[in-house]
Amino acid sequence: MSSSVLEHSFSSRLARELELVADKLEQWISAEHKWPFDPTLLQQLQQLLGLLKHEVQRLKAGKVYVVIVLMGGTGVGKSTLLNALAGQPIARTGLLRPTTRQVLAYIHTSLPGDILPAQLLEQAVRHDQDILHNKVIVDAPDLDSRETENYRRLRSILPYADIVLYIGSSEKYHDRIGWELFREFSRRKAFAFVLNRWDECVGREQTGERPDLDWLRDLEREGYEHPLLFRTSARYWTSSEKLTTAVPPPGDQFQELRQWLEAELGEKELLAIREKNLVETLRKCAEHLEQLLRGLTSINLPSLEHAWKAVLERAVQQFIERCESYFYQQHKRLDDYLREQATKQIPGWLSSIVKWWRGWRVSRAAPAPDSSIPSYLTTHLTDLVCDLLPSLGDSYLRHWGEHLTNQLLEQAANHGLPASFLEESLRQISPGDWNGFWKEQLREALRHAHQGVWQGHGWRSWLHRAVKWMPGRLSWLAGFLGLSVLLYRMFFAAAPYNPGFGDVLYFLVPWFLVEVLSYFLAYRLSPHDWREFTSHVIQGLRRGASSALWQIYGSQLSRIESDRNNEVNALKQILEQLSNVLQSIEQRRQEIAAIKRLYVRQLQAK
Ligand SMILES: Nc1nc2c(ncn2[C@@H]2O[C@H](COP(=O)(O)OP(=O)(O)OP(=O)(O)O)[C@@H](O)[C@H]2O)c(=O)[nH]1
Ligand SMILES: [Mg+2]
Repeated sequence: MSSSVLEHSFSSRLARELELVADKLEQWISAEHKWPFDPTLLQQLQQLLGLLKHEVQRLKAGKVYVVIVLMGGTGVGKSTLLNALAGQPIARTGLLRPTTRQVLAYIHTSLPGDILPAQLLEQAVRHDQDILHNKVIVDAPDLDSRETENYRRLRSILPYADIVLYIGSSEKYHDRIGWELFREFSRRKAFAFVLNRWDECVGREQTGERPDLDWLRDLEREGYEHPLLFRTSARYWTSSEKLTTAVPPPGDQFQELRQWLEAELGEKELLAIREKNLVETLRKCAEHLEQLLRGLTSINLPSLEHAWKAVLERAVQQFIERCESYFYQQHKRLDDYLREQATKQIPGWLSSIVKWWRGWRVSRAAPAPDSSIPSYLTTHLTDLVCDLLPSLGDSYLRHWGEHLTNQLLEQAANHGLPASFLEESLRQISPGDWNGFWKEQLREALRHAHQGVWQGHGWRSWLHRAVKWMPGRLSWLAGFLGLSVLLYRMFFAAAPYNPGFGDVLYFLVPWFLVEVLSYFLAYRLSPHDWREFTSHVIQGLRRGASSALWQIYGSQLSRIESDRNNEVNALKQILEQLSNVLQSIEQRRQEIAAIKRLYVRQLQAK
């Protein structure tokens, strides 16, 4: 009594723990996953979840019973065997192949039907054979006929089986499909074997090898130490002649099979089988979850970040190469513009003459048919540089953007992230208007070049700033200094001085020389070299475009990382709960083993 109370309390605790795991797993499976998990693994987990939920229901119901599925090829006598066990013709048998097309469950009246999954209840026959009160025997459709639906039905109920009775006949016991199915489930299910139609083998011992011994050998090779195999002649046990003749074919073990089912498979054994199956289901679950976890953690995001940065740099470099060739083509315009700018910044009369001269020369060199068209001297530098984009052509930037996205996807795929996972989001965040993007980058680069060139630092810039001040100012000072020398000679020198017309040179020579000298010095020091200018533009473009592109695409990596971390945490939590349940079962096993040892010692002491 006390033992059953303990058993009950353990079962309800196990049910609670298992329910928690099942709920958590269900929540996780039904949540929307952005991460590209292997759909086959998810489907398998979904199936295992169904089994866990079924086990929770069974534990909660407090009923100890097992589901025994009769599995085998068509015509081996599965339905006949069920009829023999039931002692009445409940399942249709016949010569027509296949005969059974629906699942038929033979259930004791004491078992509530709602604790069984719907797949097992396509057809149900209730009975009151008390010796089979805790065993649901299921006649399944065959596994090898042309009716593929039969195979599908069998597969759908096999996960709910606690014991599989693999039935063969002298001709059919090691077929490929049956053997594959057996291999797939043999780690998770208890298996016993029945060689039916044994009467057909009797008397043929001389003609060939005995199929039962051959099958036993195959099973031993498969890892079974002492496989449980029964030879039966089910048809004999269903016919009425058994009552009269009462001589079954020699070697028939139908009664042993019955005995095993009815007496040897007691409550303790059933619990042990269920527990073993549950442990295997939980382990399988954990295996799948760990596989998903490995998939998540195997993706090296820092390395993907590195690869993406390299892709972006290459893409920027490609664009820059086009810029360089455009600047080279346009270097005359740039040169003129920069010289013009340099001259504009220098004050003084000489600078004004040079400006006028340049303007005059240009208007003569290219007499504009329409004077409203600005010459390249009046062109704004930004327009000049941004003219690059139309010169590249419409399709260039579109292809450039496409190529960039494809390269990023390729790198992601190389790092284990399937293209389908990122494709949509990458295309969404990619600037559709690459023209606008590059225009903005070019403007920024110009601003950078402007700062670098005209407001730069270093000795040359300082000197330039100092000298730039001189023309138009220092020349006047020099002129007046010359004039003051003349005045000194006129009024303070001891020798009398007669002023003449040539004395005007006292003013003009220093004024002119200083103006010319300071102008040329200021001009030479001014940054008017197109190469220097474009190198500043390109430097700014490289830096600005790389960081702007990284801002766009790098955000995807942060999103991937946070998605991954969420998934990793969720999976770890489920795995932890799973291992808690496994631990509880193991602990319980050890407790029972410890108690058993204690009793043996007491008996020995007596
Ligand atoms: N000789 C002999 N025939 C048997 C035995 N058991 C079944 N049969 C016959 O084999 C044929 C097929 O039997 P079923 O029970 O319908 O076989 P099944 O495995 O259920 O076949 P499916 O429903 O098609 O999967 C029937 O004609 C049975 O009478 C047996 O022990 N000995
Ligand atoms: Mg059948």
